[in-house]
Amino acid sequence: MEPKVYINGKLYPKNEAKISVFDHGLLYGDGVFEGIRCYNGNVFRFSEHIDRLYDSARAISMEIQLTRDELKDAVINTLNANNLKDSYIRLIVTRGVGKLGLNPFNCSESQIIIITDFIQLYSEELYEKGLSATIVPTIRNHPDALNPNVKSLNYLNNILAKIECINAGATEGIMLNKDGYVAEGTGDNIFIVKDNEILTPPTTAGILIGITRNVVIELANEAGMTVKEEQLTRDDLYNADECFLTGTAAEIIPVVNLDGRKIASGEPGKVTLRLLKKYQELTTQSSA
Ligand code: PXG
Repeated sequence: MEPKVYINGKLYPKNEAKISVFDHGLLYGDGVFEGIRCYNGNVFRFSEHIDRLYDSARAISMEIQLTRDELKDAVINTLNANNLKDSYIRLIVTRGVGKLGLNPFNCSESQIIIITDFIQLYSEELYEKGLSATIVPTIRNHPDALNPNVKSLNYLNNILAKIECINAGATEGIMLNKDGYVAEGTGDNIFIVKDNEILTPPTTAGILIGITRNVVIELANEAGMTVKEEQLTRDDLYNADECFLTGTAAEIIPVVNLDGRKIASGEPGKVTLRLLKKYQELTTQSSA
């Protein structure tokens, strides 16, 4: 069966799922998106993702033509039409078709696209052995220029960072913020463990407040571990006992090498593996 893609209320075969080249989503990266996972027929943290999408849209003065419940139904219907129980859902809202020129208010209504597919950012081996990361030269967008909490269709900031990390021979790039503190990965949040405490940059570090990040903080607290939101420097990362990344696509992945230096023993740490196990239990359980 050919995969089907939802565009504005209709399902199209993958090859016929097309939008106008005059859509400002393409012309200017004017739009927002969410990456969501469905595990065993349950859309993981569905309401949180939908809320973030509407917040992102509001932040760029864009109306979404459906209510939250209608949009949720559209996602479920698309999953069902594709017979998918385990999937990666890409929800996209573009500004719509307009004339050339930045003015978004001349555009048609915003366009809703739902792709249900699969994603694997990192190989199985990296989840077991951990990945190598590098601190990249490109800093995370200044929050006063483009707030990193807006999950916009303009990901060039992160793509530039990804190019730098690949050219440096690493798997993921860690971005610092305008003040030189650690912000996040190109598509994931960062945590370290130091002296039995779990530390992660605060929201004021200019990061996307990841939904997986929030889940990990909850899981750690439930397990009686402390999580502190603290400004981290690159030296804090070099001297960490453990380091890991979190994201919808990445889930939880250990970082064992940074800028060619081993983190602690160079193997995934105990706390990381414990949280990874808890995360897997949560995503596979029915009420997730
Ligand atoms: N920071 C950034 C910059 C992100 O893009 C995260 C953190 C983690 O957020 P969540 O809410 O997912 O825990 C992201 C999320 C992709 C892809 O296609 C990227 C993300 C999520 C899903 C898919 O590369 N980034």
